[in-house]
Amino acid sequence: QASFDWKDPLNASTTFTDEELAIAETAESYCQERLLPRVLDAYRDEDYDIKILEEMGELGLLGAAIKGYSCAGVSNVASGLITRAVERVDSGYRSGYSVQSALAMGGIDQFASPEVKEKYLPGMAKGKIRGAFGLTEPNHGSDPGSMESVARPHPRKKGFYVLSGSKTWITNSPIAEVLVVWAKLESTGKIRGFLVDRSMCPPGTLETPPIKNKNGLRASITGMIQMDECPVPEEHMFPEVEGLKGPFACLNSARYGIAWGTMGALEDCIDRARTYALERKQFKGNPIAKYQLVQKKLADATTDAAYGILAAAQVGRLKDEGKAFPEMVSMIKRQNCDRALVNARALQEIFGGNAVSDEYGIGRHVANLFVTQTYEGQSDIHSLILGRAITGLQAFC
Ligand code: TGC
Ligand code: FAD
Repeated sequence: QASFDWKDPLNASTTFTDEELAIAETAESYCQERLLPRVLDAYRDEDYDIKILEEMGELGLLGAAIKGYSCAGVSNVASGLITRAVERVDSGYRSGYSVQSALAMGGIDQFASPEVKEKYLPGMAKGKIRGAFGLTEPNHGSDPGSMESVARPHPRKKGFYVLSGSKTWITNSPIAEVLVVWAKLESTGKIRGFLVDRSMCPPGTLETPPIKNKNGLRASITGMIQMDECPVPEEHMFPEVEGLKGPFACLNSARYGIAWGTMGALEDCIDRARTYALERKQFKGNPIAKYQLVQKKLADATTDAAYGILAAAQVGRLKDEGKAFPEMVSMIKRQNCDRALVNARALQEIFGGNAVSDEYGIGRHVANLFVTQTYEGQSDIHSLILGRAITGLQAFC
């Protein structure tokens, strides 16, 4: 790079390997050529095209950091670059992608038995089996440890459990064939993970109604998981892991992905705002990009995006070496989501009244970024995780 590049101000790309850059290019091309043309209608109609996961599967993008089971087995940095490419188009598309890859496939890869992995992961890697991840409940979001969903031995069928309870705000649940669900084993009161296979559930035992009329993330599909004595074979209970460390281990990967993804959304906001500011003229024919206050908004956002990418890449390298700690993930998830939202809101002002038109895309990113700051641990919750690590004192309750 011979001179300053506002699209990569700190030359982050020089820290990526050739393979990582090639993977990023494949993902960017797919996202710009195949996802971008769909997103405006998808967002307007609140319509998630279920073919998207299969298309991503054909390109080897799903569960890309998983080794084996027809997954690509790429580095965590490469997987972050894919996430950034997807969210550059829309956070909702990234949500569908992350839940499939990091939470559902990631959970199965980390905790299921070898037979269950063999049975489900290759189909999930191709996007032919769609997954969801159910942790949040109507009464327990930030505090999943208080969940009410329970699992008990099937009253009539040996070798099966039955699950009862409700999960809400679950990405992909209405379209998922497999659902990774966390519930308390009635006998011990301990949280366990279960792979619920929709095809094994008799009518009335599993319902996944969509949640409609969202004012953000409209290009993704969200729903509930309602279980009423829903049967699950014993071998579908994750054998080794018990307690909250199960779901949180999955969340470590998904939160890491969001830290990359939100930087993609912010970069798209910068690109759109810069283009608009150069074209829009006010006061004696000057482009508004000439005015200092507009330039400051672009400078702030570009700086935060550049810092955010380098921080995510550093945590990715540490993950690849097995040296990343959950608090590092909390730090980049919180910081990148917060800075993406604050900057996107400031950049939205550059569009004046046109910001209100969905054709300009900026309002969609702002509404989406509010959600990214809320799910997978709302930012204040990550402040408390960091505060606990810094002081040794627990502030949650
Ligand atoms: P706490 O005492 O902190 O921990 C309980 C046990 O879990 C272990 N643990 C972790 N293990 C691995 N990775 C982590 N990040 C971990 N964090 C905690 C911990 O060591 C302990 O293990 P053990 O062996 O001692 O039992 O639990 P707490 O109940 O005090 O937790 C508090 C808090 C606030 C940190 C936690 O509950 C929290 O993070 N809340 C946020 C909830 C959340 O993130 N929900 C996400 C739902 S999924 C989602 O939003 C998907 S959206 C996806 C999309 O569409 O893109
Ligand atoms: P609450 O826990 O009620 O929190 C409300 C507010 O209170 C927040 O600002 C929070 O920070 C604050 N607060 C709570 N406790 C404290 C405290 N001790 N100290 C200070 N402040 C506190 N979940 C899944 O399991 N799977 C999914 O796929 C999934 N997808 C989602 C998709 C969408 C579109 C949305 C909106 C949510 C999704 N979620 C999913 C749920 C998400 O993880 C929760 O919304 C999130 O964890 C927050 O929980 P809550 O909404 O119950 O808020």
